[in-house]
Amino acid sequence: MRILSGIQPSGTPHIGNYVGAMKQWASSQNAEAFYCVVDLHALTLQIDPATLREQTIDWVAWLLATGLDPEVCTLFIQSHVPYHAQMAWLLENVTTFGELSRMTQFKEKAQRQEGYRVGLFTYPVLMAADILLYDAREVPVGDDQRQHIELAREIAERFNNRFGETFTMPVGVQPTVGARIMDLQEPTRKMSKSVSSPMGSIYLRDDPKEIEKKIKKAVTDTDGEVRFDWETKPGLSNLLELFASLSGEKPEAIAARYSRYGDLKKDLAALVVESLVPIGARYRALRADPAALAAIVERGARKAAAVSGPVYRRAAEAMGLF
Ligand code: ATP
Ligand code: LTN
Repeated sequence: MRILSGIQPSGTPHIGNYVGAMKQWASSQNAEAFYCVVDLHALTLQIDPATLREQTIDWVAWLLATGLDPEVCTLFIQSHVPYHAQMAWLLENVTTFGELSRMTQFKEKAQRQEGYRVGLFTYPVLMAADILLYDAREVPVGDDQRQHIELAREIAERFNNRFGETFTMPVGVQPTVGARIMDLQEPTRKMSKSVSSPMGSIYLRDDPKEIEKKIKKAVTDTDGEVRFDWETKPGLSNLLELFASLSGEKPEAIAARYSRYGDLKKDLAALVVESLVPIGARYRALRADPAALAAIVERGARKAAAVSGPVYRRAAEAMGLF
């Protein structure tokens, strides 16, 4: 199954990124899976150059630490394959201003950036280019990316209708649990790396003490009943959802085992620590050998270009480029 997904090298990975995306990537990897660190997308955040450079390779290490095997799948850095930016330009000419104006992520992020730049607006077109360049059938992402995937499908369909059958129709796939982990302090807002909330986010680099403290202080409610119910108990349901995404059980089944919030929190903290400690150890070992990381992404870029180059040429020819 041809798969493509991407992740922005902004901030440091949190447990929402892990259960919503990274863990899925690792479990669905195969010879036809392409995963990229989307550094071109990160430029829309007005990130400082040294930070971007550092975080890009850091995310490569985290992705390997959470289970990607470069002998199985292809892991690369988006800007190393020139077809992404080239394809985005072609697709900008089949996307309307109105469509991009309706994107929720754009509207939210534009509010937070003063004098936001055009890249933030056309970001979803670059994402469509990433997906369509690989003839991807499946795109594993968290819940917040659904609207962008829908747009990629619209663009593919319009292009195919106008210029002839060129692109494969992708579908977004979300994990059954863990597609939207909320902030521990503000459980009605998703855990996010672009909003600073150190006590509300569990980072993959947190040590066991920090993890225990954050889960212990996570906001719940005062009715004292352990029940999975997002409407009335968002804080507790978020903890149950996180538990379920790591243990493989159903949140309701976990709720049925507990009568006290404190016991649930204690066991959840132990489970998170147990899941993250080996990842942290692998990350540190990988990060200690930058030359090996560079070699992995260099080979990844070659494999990625061999697949995306012909698709780019197919699209360019269909549009009439000589
Ligand atoms: P930002 O807040 O800057 O948008 P982010 O934390 O949402 O950052 P992204 O780089 O946008 O991170 O997302 C990387 C992947 O992680 C995407 O597939 C996204 O859907 C998923 N993801 C992000 N946040 C969560 C979350 N809270 N729960 C589950 N999945 C998430
Ligand atoms: N917009 C995505 C990151 C992303 C992506 C992609 C995901 C860029 N290109 C292609 C899937 C497929 C996000 O998570 N913020």
